[in-house]
Amino acid sequence: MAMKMGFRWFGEGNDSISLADIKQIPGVTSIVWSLHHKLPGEVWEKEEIAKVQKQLEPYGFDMDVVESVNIHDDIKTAGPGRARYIENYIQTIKNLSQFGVKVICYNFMPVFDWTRTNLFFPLEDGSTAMYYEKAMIQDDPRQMAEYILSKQRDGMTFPGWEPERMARLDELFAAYRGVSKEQLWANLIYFLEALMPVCRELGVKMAIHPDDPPWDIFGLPRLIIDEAAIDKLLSTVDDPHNCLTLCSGSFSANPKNNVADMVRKHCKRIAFAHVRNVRHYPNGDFVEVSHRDRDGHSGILDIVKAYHDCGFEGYMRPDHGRHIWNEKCRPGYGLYDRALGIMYMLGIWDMLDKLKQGKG
Ligand code: DNO
Repeated sequence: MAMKMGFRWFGEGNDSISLADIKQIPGVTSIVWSLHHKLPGEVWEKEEIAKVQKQLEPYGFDMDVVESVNIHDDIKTAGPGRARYIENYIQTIKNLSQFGVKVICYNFMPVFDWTRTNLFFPLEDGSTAMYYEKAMIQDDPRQMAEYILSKQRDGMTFPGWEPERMARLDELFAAYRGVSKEQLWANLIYFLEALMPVCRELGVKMAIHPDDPPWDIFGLPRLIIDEAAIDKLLSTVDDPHNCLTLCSGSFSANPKNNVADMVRKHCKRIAFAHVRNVRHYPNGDFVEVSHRDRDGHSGILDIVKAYHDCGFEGYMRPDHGRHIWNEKCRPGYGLYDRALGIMYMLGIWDMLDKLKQGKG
C-alpha cells in the first residue's frame, strides 16, 4: 500500500471546481467529500451517498474519505439528545461503510469550526489568503460569525458555519457555559468508546481534526491543540480505529508545535494528512501561504519527509491554498493553488521514493 493523494470537493452545485478539473491534477485518486446539506445529528441515507458514488464513478475516483460527518452539539456537551445522536452517527457509519468509506474526519471544536478574521488578506505577491488576527478574537463572537457568514457566496456552504447553527449562537454559548475542558474530554472519550465496536467491525477509522487555531477562543475550551493532547486521546481510547486527521496548518499555527515530530511519533494512527503552510507574525497573528516550505513556518519539507520515512499509507491532501490567478472560489479551496501544492508534495514524495530505491 502507498500513500493516497486526495482533493477536497464540496459537491455538485456546491463547488466552483468540477471533477473533470480535478481529474487533470496528476496523482489524485481520492475525492474527499461530504454531504454538505446535512445538519449535525442527521443520519446520512444510503440513497444520498449513492448519488455521490454515481458522480465519482466515471472519473475512477474513490470515496474512501469523508470530511466531515459533523458532531451534534448535544454529543459535545452531553446534552439531552446525546444517546439519539450517537445512535444516528453509528447508523451513518454503517451506511457509509457499505460504499467503501474507510476514514471519517470529524472535529470536536465547541461552537465554531476553523476560525479566521480575514478570508481574503492581500499577500505581497498579489494573491489573497486566509488570515488570523489575534486581537480580533476577543469578546464578541457574533461579529466574527457575521463576517464569515457574509462571505458565503452563491449559496455555497461553509462547513462548520451552518447559518442554522449560527442563528442560535447565544443558545449554543449557553449550552457550553457549564462545560469545562475536563468535561469536554470526557464527552469526547464517551463518544469514541460508543463508536469503536462498530468501527472495529466495519474497518472504519475515526480521524479527529485538531482545533483550528490550537488554543481557546471566546472562552470556549479547545482540546486537540498539541502533542500532549494527541498522546492523551490516542492512549485513552487505544484502538487502531481511533485515529488522527493530522492538520499541519492547524497545529503549526502555534510555533511551539512541531508537526514533523507528531508524524514520527504517531504515524500509524494518522489516517488522513492535511498539508498546509502558515507564516507567523511576532504578535501571534498568522496567514496561510503557498505549500512551498520556505514561504511559511510549518516545515513542509520535514513534514512530508516524516510521512515518507515512516511508510505512511493513509490519505493526504493539500489544505488551504491562496486565491491566485483571479480565481473565484471558496476561501482556501481554489483549484489552482491546491493543485500547485499537490505537485510540490508529490515532487518531494517521488524524489524520496527514488532515493529510497537507491536510484537517486
Ligand atoms: C477547514 C477544515 C475544517 C475541517 C473540519 C473537520 O478548512 O480543515 O473545517 O474540515 O474541522 O471536521
